[in-house]
Order: sequence, then C-alpha cells, then structure tokens
Amino acid sequence: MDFILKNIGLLATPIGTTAQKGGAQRDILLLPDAMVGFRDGKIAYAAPSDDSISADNVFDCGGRLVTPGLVDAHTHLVFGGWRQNELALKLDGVSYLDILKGGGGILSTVKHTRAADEDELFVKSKFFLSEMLSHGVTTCEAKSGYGLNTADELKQLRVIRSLDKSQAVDIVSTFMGAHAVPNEYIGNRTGYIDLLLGEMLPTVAREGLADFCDVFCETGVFTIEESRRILLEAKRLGFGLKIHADEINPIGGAELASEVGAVSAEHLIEASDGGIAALAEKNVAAVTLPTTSFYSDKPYANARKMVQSGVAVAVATDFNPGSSPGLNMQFAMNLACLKYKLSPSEVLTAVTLNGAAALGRADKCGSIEVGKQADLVVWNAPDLEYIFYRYGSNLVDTVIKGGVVVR
Ligand code: IZC
Ligand code: ZN
Repeated sequence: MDFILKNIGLLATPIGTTAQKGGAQRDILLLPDAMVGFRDGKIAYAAPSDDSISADNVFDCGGRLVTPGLVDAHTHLVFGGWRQNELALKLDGVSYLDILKGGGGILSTVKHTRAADEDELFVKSKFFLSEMLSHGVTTCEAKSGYGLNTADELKQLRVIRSLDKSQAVDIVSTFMGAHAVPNEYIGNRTGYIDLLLGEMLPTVAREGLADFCDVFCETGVFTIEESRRILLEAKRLGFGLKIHADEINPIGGAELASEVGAVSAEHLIEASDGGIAALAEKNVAAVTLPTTSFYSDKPYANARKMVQSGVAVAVATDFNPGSSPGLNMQFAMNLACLKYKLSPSEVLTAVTLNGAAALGRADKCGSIEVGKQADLVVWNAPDLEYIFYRYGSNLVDTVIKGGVVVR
C-alpha cells in the first residue's frame, strides 16, 4: 500500500458503479472505525481497521468522517466579467428571462467572455477550481455557452481542457452553444441554429473538446423543437446529452430528455409528474440545483418525488455569474437536505455517485471502493449528520485526489 488513511471515525459512501435510485439512493455504507488504503492513485483497501496493514505514508484521520470526493455535475465555470449589477434589478422584481430579453444576463456574460483572452479566462477559472477543491470537490463539469460563435466557444472549451490538465480537480467538458441566441442572430434564430449544427458541433466533435452537449430548453430561449433538433444531431456525432429542462416554465424538457436518451436533465423545478415518470423510465439522472432556487428566490425542485419515482437524483451548484454566483457544494448539500427534504445519506449519494453517473464517470469515482480513483474528503465532523446540520463554515479538513493530499 502506498498510503493509508487510518483512524477513520466513520466511513460514509454509496456503493456501486452506476447511479443509485429509489430506496437505493439512501442505502449507503456507514462503517465505523474504518481504514482506506491506496495504491497507484486507486483505492486498494476500504474496510474495518486492520493493524497488520502497513504503508509508506500514513494519515491519521483522528476519528473524523470520511466520504468520497464531491462531484459538482453542473457548472458554467469559465466566463468573463460578473453580473452584480443584476442584483438591484432582481430586487426590483425584474425576472431572469426579462433581463436576458433586454440583452443582459447570459448575453452580458457573452460580451465579457468574447473580450477575454484564453490566459485571462484560465487564470480566473483556476482560482474557482482551487476554491471548489478546498470545499471538497474532486470532479466537476464545466459548460461552454458564453462564446456563442465558433471561435469563442472553442476558446472556452480549450480553457476547460487546459484547466483539466493543470490542477487537481477532474473536469468533464460540455458544449453549450445552445445557451442563448447571440445578439447578432436575434431575428435570425434559424441562422444561429444552422451555424451551431453546421459548424460548431462538428468542429467540437472533431477536436474532441467536449463529452456532452447541453441545450437551454426554456421559454424565450430554445424551444422543444429546436432543442430536439440540436440534441439529435449532437447524439449522431457521438456526444452524450444534457438538457436544462423545465427550470422556469414547464414546457416538457424532462419528457424531451427521456425521448432523446439524455444522460441527465438539469434544474427540473417545474418538471411535470409525467416528465418525472419519463425520466425514471429511461434512466435519465436528475441534476437538481438548490442554490439556484435559493439565489433566484424560486421554488425548489421536487426531489423527494423524483426519488420516490425511481429517478436517480444528483445535486450540483450551477455555479455561474448570474443565477448562482456561488460554488460551495456544502451549501448545496445543506439546502438539498433542508429544502428538498432529502436525508443526509440521500444527499451524500446525490453529490458523489449520482453526480459521477450524470457525468458518465460512475465507474471511476463517486464512491470509496476498491478499484476506484482515490478521491476522498476528510471532514471536520464526527458523523454524517453533522455536515448537514452545520452550515456556512467550510467543514473540510483534508482533500485527497488520486491518492495525494491536495488540500
Ligand atoms: O449565465 O445565467 N440558467 N444558464 C441557464 C444560466 C442560468 C447561466 C447564466
Ligand atoms: Zn446551468
């Protein structure tokens, strides 16, 4: 063994290489007095303490809680500028979609992202990743969608690729050219969709710059028909599919996710009962985003119903400069527990194994099991309830990524 974590007070982890849904979402392993050993960056032992096992490096957890590293399965990580000016508009009751219609919102971030060069975006986002890591995140997703032309979408995706290679957090990349229709195509939506299908998607595919394709399927953004067309072409080119579905209006995004065979549907605040049933039927994971509900002062997704219906529920931050300018997964976990009424064990699965499954990585990370990447968090906490009960402080003691202490 290269490395041993000993004196773990409680090891808490979901088990499996696929998403856990229904009753299985809360069916986690809770092992007191445990030990975890690593070899070559992978977990080689995870079981009750055993004094006969030795290693070159030993880390004493001092009786603390250990969980898998957190997976933030939905972020808009790479962007220019900020949007603090929208706070006053929000307080005056101007809606997110009205801000966008007025050329602000996403379109304001597009302006600043286009104006920024790769180095600037890289340095800014790298700082976010280090903050995410310090809060326990070892894998995240990052979407493009603030370029909205071929060159600037590619620029964002190249920054994501460089970031993945240059720091500890693993990043899964999603192409989201269908985030909004850019100013120069307002009045010519079809022209933009033709550009997206004819130039952006094939180039991103050829350069291998993204694993997934996502569409903001929403009133005033992309319709169900437009989203279907984009997603089916992305599927044909080999992308996994994601959809921003039924966030603000119940227009059938969840049903579309099921129809096109998406890996995940995201937001789902307004998803219909039929939409939730459709997700369950086709094994589409629900990536729910409670900090967005909090920050936008919107209702919370019915995650309890999703679990009851057999949908695998993940919880992520939606970190972006508009509707969720916070990247603390621990706050998302607090809200998922308090507002979704999910139990601590259900939320733990949501932010580890189910998040990994929503990124197609459940065979590699998301649980503490022999053969998986050694991505773990040692918490300043004696048990699992504690990290849902305390809020507002960073409760991470130590983060281990690929068998190395990184924080
Ligand atoms: O920049 O507003 N919802 N896209 C869809 C976002 C939020 C990000 C943004
Ligand atoms: Zn989003």
